[in-house]
Amino acid sequence: MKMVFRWFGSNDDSITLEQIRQIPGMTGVVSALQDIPVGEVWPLDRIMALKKEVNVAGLELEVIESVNVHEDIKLGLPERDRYIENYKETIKNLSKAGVKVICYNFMPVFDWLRSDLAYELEDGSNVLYYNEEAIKGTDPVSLVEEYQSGSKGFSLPGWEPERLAELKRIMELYKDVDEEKLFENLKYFLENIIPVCEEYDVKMAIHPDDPPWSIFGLPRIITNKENLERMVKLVDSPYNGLTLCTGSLGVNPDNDIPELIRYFGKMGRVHFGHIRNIKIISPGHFHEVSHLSSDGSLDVFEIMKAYYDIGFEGYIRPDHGRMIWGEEARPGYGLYDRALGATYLNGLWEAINKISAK
Ligand SMILES: [Mn+2]
Repeated sequence: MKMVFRWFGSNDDSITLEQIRQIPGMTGVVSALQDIPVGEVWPLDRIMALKKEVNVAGLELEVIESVNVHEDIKLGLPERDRYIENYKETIKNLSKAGVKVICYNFMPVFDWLRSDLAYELEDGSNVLYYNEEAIKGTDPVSLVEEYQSGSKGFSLPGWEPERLAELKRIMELYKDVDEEKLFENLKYFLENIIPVCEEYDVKMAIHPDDPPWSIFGLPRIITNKENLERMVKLVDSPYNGLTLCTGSLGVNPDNDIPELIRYFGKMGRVHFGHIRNIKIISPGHFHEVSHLSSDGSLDVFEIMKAYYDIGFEGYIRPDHGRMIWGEEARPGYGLYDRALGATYLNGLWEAINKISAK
């Protein structure tokens, strides 16, 4: 297991590489070229510059999150072939810089979604919060406007301004795309890119939909065991794998996270683990919490134990944290609570390792 930390780059993150380097056990960052428009090729020189910056700080850059997939690919529009060719070039360039895993998602229009970006908990910290009723009472455009005013000046992943401008038009186009069609379009994408991944030794790791159910009538397919299985079989290659995000899948109590880690991990299809805890209040109603098992609905010990038992050698990062100690940062991505999360995960791992050796 290699512990890594998400970092949005020196121009778009309140956290420095030096700070990340000081978190015990941290081996690298997970980053991206946030400013490259979706669908365009990531230039090699820009990737190399990012790699150098990260390496100079004493950290590795072996995981990219995300190389976003152009909406035309998800919609299956004729222009998709051009964007797929660009995606292949980006894979090749990332490979040249030593990148091993690309995290991506196949969620129509929206990336992760919440109804409140700063819901206050009893201890005075604040967290991302989701209430299905609040989402139902709004529309996509007003939600996005609210997000932009609540993101403290940082751009939210998956909510790039150039995508938002087209929001209404794209929502319209999805009227013809159901779950079957979306699976078909994902298969087309993977059939084209996986041979390149095999040749260049870069593993694709799809991120589950967050939350794992349909929103605003849009189809969502990376949601449960059955669909994850269908996903990995679309192209039967170890390069077609998963980012197993405990918080995304875990808000549906039918998803048994340790079981999913063991099942897909033994298959060799889990390349990247996102670990965070969430508290389910009622169906369709949850908020995020610290990583500690007793604070939320997930058993983080059992999650680490599952990773340990399968002999996991991939990458793990603490996922969203609370905003604590007065920190002002991108919602979900403050330094302090994610650093505490990483330390907790490392502590669990050490304990499991030492007890298992006895
Ligand atoms: Mn995640």
